[in-house]
Amino acid sequence: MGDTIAAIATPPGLGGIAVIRVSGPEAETIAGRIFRPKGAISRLRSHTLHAGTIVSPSTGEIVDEVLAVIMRKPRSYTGEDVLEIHCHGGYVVPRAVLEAVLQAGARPAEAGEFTRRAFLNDRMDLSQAEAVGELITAATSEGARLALSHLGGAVGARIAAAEERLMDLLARLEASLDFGEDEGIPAREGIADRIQEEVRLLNDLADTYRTGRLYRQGAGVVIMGRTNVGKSSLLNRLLGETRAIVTPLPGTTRDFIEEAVDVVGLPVRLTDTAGIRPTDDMIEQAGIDLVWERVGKADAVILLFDGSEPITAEDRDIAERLAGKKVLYVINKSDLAPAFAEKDLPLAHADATPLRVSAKTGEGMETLKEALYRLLTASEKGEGEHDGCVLTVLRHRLAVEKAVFHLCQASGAAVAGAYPELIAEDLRDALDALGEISGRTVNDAVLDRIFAHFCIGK
Ligand SMILES: Nc1nc2c(ncn2[C@@H]2O[C@H](COP(=O)(O)OP(=O)(O)OP(=O)(O)O)[C@@H](O)[C@H]2O)c(=O)[nH]1
Ligand SMILES: [Mg+2]
Repeated sequence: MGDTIAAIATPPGLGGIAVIRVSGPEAETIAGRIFRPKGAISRLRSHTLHAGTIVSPSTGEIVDEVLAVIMRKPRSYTGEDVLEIHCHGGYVVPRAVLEAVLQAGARPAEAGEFTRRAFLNDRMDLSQAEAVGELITAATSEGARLALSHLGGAVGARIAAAEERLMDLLARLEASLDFGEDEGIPAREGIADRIQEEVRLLNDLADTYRTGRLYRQGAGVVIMGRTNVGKSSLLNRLLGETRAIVTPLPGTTRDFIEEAVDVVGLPVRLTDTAGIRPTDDMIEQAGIDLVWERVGKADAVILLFDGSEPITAEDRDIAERLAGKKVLYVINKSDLAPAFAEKDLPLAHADATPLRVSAKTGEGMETLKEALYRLLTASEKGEGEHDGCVLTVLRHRLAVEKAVFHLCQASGAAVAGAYPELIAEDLRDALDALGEISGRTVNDAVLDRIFAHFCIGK
């Protein structure tokens, strides 16, 4: 640190404006060398925009007419003096302005270096710095919403609360050390319970990663069922276009057809598959074998039935083989007279509620999407809802799991009546693991890895 860095913070290409960002002790001096506002640079009010021109320090030529803002430390993104120049966009001008800034004394910033400085200057903790990267790369509105809550410190606050409670426990243990074994024993009572409670909370938090991953990376959902129930029709209907071939002949679909659909803000990769039936056709059989392989990897399955025909042995077989999966039971062709009641469906999950839809008329599609969303986001334990704090970064989940590991050791030691020193040691290890999330206990190599994924100018 200590030097002044600069980068174009906006994406390359045509655009109305581009922003050049400069941060470091020389920011204001650099402004003095290249920016010509109405008054003197030193008199410019911090955090306000000023019109002026940028001149090249080498040629003295005007490079662009701009708006510029100086944000004096510490109330800036990086915590340092920051200069931001809003110049015209395009391929030429932003580079020319950056060139002027570099000639005036800055060096090109590395990927994520502004945010790294913000972290090192305590403007944000590491989980918030990572949230900046998440927000930029979010692919769905839900992903962006989560990133924004992380940027606001949702994960940091949850971890800080756990750290505080553990610190308190640690202090008690250490006090018991000072007073000797005898007085220490009452302090140790209930310690295992309190550690176990912490383990439960942290395990719940680690579990939210599954949901978080869905928001970040999307979910894979397979539409399956026997032939002719309307799987391809359903895919087309959910897509809003004719993507898969539909015919009255059973065995129409042979290969997979995968398309992306937005399900209440979740990005879902929806796969239409070959209908399951006994067949002598080699190609069809190969398609059917692949269905099961695909089902194994899917986050959920839409099991489709034809509501206009009686349930068959195939329907039952398929349902039975899906026992371990998340299944949405859907009865298609609701526009025709029903041939069976919901209660007659073979459900591998007793508490599931089948839906009736019509791929032909579009009836029930919104309900289907909402049910699919609930199914995908419900956690394994079935609570379905999380209180807004969802882990989306794998590094955070691993750190939480590491803390849980050390806490389990601590509680085991407490139960076994171990010396308080030993329990305290495990608690400290757990605290160090949690500290990796806020960045309290990470080294430069870890920071390098995290910020390498950022773009230059962030
Ligand atoms: N009345 C009615 N007919 C439907 C509906 N959905 C599909 N069909 C008809 O059912 C037949 C089979 O539809 P597909 O979508 O090809 O069925 P599939 O499950 O993909 O069939 P395979 O690929 O052969 O396994 C076609 O004639 C569709 O027009 C519906 O909701 N109502
Ligand atoms: Mg089909």
